[in-house]
Amino acid sequence: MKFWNAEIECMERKQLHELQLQRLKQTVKNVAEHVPYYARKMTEKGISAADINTLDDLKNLPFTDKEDLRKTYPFGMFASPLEDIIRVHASSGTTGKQTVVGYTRTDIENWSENMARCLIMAGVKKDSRIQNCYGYGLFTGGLGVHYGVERVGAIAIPASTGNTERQINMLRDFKSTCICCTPSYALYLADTMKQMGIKKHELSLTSGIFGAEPWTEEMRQKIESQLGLKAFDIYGLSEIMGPSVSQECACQNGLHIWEDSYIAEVINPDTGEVLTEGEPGCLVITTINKEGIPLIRYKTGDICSLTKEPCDCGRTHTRMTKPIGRTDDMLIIRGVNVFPTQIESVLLNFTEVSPHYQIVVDRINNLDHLNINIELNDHILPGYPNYLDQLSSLVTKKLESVIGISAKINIVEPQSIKRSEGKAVRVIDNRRILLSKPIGGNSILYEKNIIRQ
Ligand code: DLL
Repeated sequence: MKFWNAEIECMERKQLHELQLQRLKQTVKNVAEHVPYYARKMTEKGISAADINTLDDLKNLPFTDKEDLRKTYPFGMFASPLEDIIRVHASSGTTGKQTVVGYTRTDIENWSENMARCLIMAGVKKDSRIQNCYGYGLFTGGLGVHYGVERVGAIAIPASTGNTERQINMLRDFKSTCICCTPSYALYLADTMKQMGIKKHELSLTSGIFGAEPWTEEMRQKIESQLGLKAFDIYGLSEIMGPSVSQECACQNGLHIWEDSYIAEVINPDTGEVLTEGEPGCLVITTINKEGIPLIRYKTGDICSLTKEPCDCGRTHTRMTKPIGRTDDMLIIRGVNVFPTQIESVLLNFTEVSPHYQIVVDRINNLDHLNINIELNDHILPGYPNYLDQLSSLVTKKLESVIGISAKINIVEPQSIKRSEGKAVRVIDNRRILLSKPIGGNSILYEKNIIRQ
């Protein structure tokens, strides 16, 4: 099967725009009538549902961000009565108060439909066996993928996270054909397989659906070669739905956003100005068929660009580039902006080091220091006395030429960097920064120790 829903996935763009406009109008009317918070925001902006006559009018609507969800915690942004909500999910709350989202039965149906499209796009068939190692629980990864697998009618193996050796035994014994997990966990599995003496040809994997964190092309190559499968990037966020907001097709050249459910824009994160196709900026999403918690112009914080260029796979839905990270993941080191994925791209070109790394930023005597811990690959035996010095100097030079700042490279023992079963913690930012935060009209200064998750 090439498509799950060819009619929608390959719909002419003109027809798709008509569908989007009709759904956008309904959504705006719905939130104006049922979410007092939105009604107030729209009044403040001087716009009403009747002012939405074209898709271009979207840009006049107010933005929504995580802070709005926090202010209305837990259920204040729900547009459906609580008796129609059949499930909630929540963010982990590692970067502040957790945010809660609610789903009606129709939302779960639509989510399963979109996830089914993603699975088929990754080559899943009715007789496939999908080992789902995303966490089941408040995190949307586990249940989101699970319902999609059931919709397709393939075999769901709800492995969830943890117990890595058992996961590998299951992969081998159940002959799982597709694995779903974070890309960092995929590499951890590959490492553990090596330690257990299990070769990739003993597994039956043909595809993997990896997401929930940023990952690079270099990382894709490692995963594909170490696990012997084709790796697909899946993107999503709990505020909008969960996994399946977008995913790569077999062309692996951008992630198709399901535009019958979402309208995507990219904005300049500083000015809010809508950017043109191809320009990178902050991804903003409006949900157009969501009932539980419809969101208007939600600032995801993820950096990517969009293209409407036709795709060789035949799907007409807009593609986003692989997100390079979040606006708040961007490190500013000695005035230079750096995304962890830029560092990853450089490190993974060195075959001597493993794809597990950690970035540590300190401020000493008012100067930022960038330290990067990288692991030597366990099959590398430092043959001559200066081997490690030479390697670290090569990596330092390459990094400096790409990111424009110097870093201290620490080559550490194989297997010594903590592995993660979910989203990897790549950055430890120990800088104690004086932040200015206005409270009640006054500006107060407080100290914050930023540890990025
Ligand atoms: O991570 C949903 C998900 C589960 C997506 C499983 C894919 C697979 P949250 O926990 O709400 O939801 O985190 C959402 O994770 O705003 C991005 O910053 C990041 N993220 C998700 N997918 C990708 C990806 C799930 N493919 C946040 N590439 C988002 C880069 C991603 N970042």
